[in-house]
Amino acid sequence: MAEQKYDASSITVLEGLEAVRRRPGMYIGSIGSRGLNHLIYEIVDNSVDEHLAGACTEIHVTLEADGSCTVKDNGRGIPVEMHRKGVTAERIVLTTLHAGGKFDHNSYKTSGGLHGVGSSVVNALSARMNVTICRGGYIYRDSYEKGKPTGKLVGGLLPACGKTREHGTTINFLPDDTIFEKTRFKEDWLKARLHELAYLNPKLTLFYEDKREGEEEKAVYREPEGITAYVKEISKGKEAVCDPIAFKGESDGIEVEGVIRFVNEFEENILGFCNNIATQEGGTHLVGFKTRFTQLINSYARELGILKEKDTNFTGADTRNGMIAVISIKHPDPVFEGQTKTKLASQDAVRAVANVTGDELTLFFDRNVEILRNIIGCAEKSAKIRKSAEKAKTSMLVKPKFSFDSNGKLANCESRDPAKCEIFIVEGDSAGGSAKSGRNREFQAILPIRGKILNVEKASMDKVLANAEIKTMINAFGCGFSEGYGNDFDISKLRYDKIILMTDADVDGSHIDTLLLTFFYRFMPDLIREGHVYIAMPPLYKVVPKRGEGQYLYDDHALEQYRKTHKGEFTLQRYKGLGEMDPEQLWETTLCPETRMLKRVEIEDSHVASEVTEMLMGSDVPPRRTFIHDHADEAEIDA
Ligand code: 0RA
Repeated sequence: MAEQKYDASSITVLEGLEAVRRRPGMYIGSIGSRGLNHLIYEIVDNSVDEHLAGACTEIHVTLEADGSCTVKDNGRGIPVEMHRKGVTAERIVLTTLHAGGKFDHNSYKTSGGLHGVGSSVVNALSARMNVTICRGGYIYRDSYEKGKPTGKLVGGLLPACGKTREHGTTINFLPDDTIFEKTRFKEDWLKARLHELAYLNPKLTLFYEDKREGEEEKAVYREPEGITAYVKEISKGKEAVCDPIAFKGESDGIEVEGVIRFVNEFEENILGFCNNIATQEGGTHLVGFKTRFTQLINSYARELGILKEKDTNFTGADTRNGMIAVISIKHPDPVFEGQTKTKLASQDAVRAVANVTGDELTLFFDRNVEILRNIIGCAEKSAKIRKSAEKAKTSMLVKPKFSFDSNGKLANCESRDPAKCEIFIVEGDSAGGSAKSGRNREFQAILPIRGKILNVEKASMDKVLANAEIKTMINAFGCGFSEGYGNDFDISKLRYDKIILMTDADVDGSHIDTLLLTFFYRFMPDLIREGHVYIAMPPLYKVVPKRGEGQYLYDDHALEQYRKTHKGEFTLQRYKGLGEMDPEQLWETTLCPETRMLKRVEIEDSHVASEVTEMLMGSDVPPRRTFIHDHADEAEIDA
C-alpha cells in the first residue's frame, strides 16, 4: 500500500498548487494560447538548465496526437532520492512552487518573468502528468492529476521499475481544459522558441515532432555557430556592410556574448537575452552595450579624424544605424521587470556588458580599421539625415494634432523641469478653485474636470477624444498618445513626473477615475507602466482633541483606532468632498508632498491589464467599482 501522509507540509503544497489553479495568469501570463504554449517552455527551460549545468545535449519536444505534449531530455534526471521532508525529491520538485532556481543552485537561475516558475506550475495546470526518470541505472515513474500525485510510493520513495544505461527526464502532460481557453498548442511559436534556444545554446540539439492528426511534421534545430548564425539569419537578403563580429567575455560573474553586423539599411535590430530569456522590453544589458558602443564609435571617429573638433558627437541612434545584433548574457541572479517581465533590471549588467563590449570590440577594431571605417560610415549617413531633418523641423511650424482650446482651465506650473512637475486632475470647479489657490505653483499644475465628463463614459473613445478636458490633458502632458494604428506616444516628452487623479471618495469620483484610467490604459499605457499615474487620497475626517494637535484620518478604520486610543473629548469633522476644503486644508491634506497620501496605479502584467481594460470599458458597473477599490488597496503608498 502506498503511504499517503497529509501532514502540514503536504497541505501547504496543495494550497500552493491551488493558488496556481485559482490565478493561472499570475504564473504563466494568460490562459489563452500564449499561456498554453508557455507550459511547454517552462519544462523545456528546466531541460535547458540541465544543458547549462553540462549534463544534457538533446531535448525532444513532441506534440502528441491526444493533445498532450512530451518533453524528453538526457539531463541528470529529476532527483528521486529522499528529500529532508520525508518524501522523494521528485515529488517536491513537481508539487512545490519555486521562486525560480532549484534547490541545488548549480545552474543559472531563470528566476525572472514567467520563466523558471517551475515544473510544478505546469503540473498544477495539467489534467494529467506522467513523469519518467532515468537516473543512477534505474527507471522511475510517477503520475499526477491536476497536480495531485496518483503514483505509488514505497516508504516515501519511487520504486524502480526497470534498469537503464540512460539518464534524463521525460515529462508528458495534458493541459487542463477546465483552466485554459485554448487547448491547441501553437506549433509556429514553439518551433521559433526551439530554434531560438538552439542559437543561444550551440552545443544543444532540439528535436521537434508534431504527431497530431493532419499536422505531422518533424524538425531538428542545431546551430553550432550560435548567435552568429542568428545574426546571419536576421540579415539574410540585406546588403551587408560587414561580416558578423562576435565577441564574448566575463565581468563581475556575468558572462557576456554578443554578435554585431551592419547592413546598408536605415534600421536597428538588437535582440537581447538573459539566461536564454528573450528580453523583449530591453533592459540594463542593452543599456550597457549601447552606451559603450556609442562611446567607442565617437572616440574612434575623433581619433581617425572623421569627427573634427567642431563637430558634435554621433548620437547613440546614429552609431546603431544599420546594426543587427544579438546580445546574450548569463546572470547568476537576474531581476526582471516591465509589463511582461521581459525587461532586465539588474544594475550590475550595465557595467558587465559595457566592460566586455569595450574591451573586446577595441581589440577587434584596432586590428580591423577598414571595417571600423565602414561602420562609422553608417553613423555618418544617419547623422547627415538627422541634421537635415532637424533643420526642416525648426524651420517649419509643427502643426499641433489638436486645436488647443486654452480656455484657461489648465493652471500650469512655472517649472519646466518634468522631473519636478506634477499635474492634479481635479474633480469639480470648486475643488479646482481651492487647488489652484492652495497649490505650490512652482511645480504643481491643476486641471479641473467637470462632472459632464461622466456623460461620455459609455461613449466610444473618439467621443472621449473629442472631450475638451481630455484634449487639454493630451496637450498638457505633451507626449501624444498611441492607438491601434500609429504610435505617436513618446514618454520622453512627458511634462509631469506625476499625474495625480484627485477625485472625491464617492461614486462620482470613482466614475471619473475609471474613465481616466481607461483612457490611460488604452492610449497612454506607458504612463501607468512606468509609474507616473497616482490617485490622491484626501482624508475623510479631521479630529481635534481638547488638548493636543488635530489630525487627519484617511478612512473609517483610522477613525475607529482613534476612538479606541483617545479617551478625552474631541471634535470630529467629516469631509463630504474636496470642494468643502479651503485652500490651506487642501494643501495640508492632499497637495503637500510631505504630508499627503498618494497611491500609485500599477499594472500587474499584460494579462491583468487587458482584462481590466475590458472590464472597465464594459457596461458592467459592479466589477468596475471593485477594481477601483481593490486596486487602490493593493497599490503602494507613496507618502
Ligand atoms: C531539480 C534538481 C535537479 C534537476 C532537476 C530538478 C531537473 C528538472 C527537470 C525538468 C525537466 N527535466 C529536468 N531535469 C532536471 C538537479 C539534479 C542533480 O543535482 O542531480
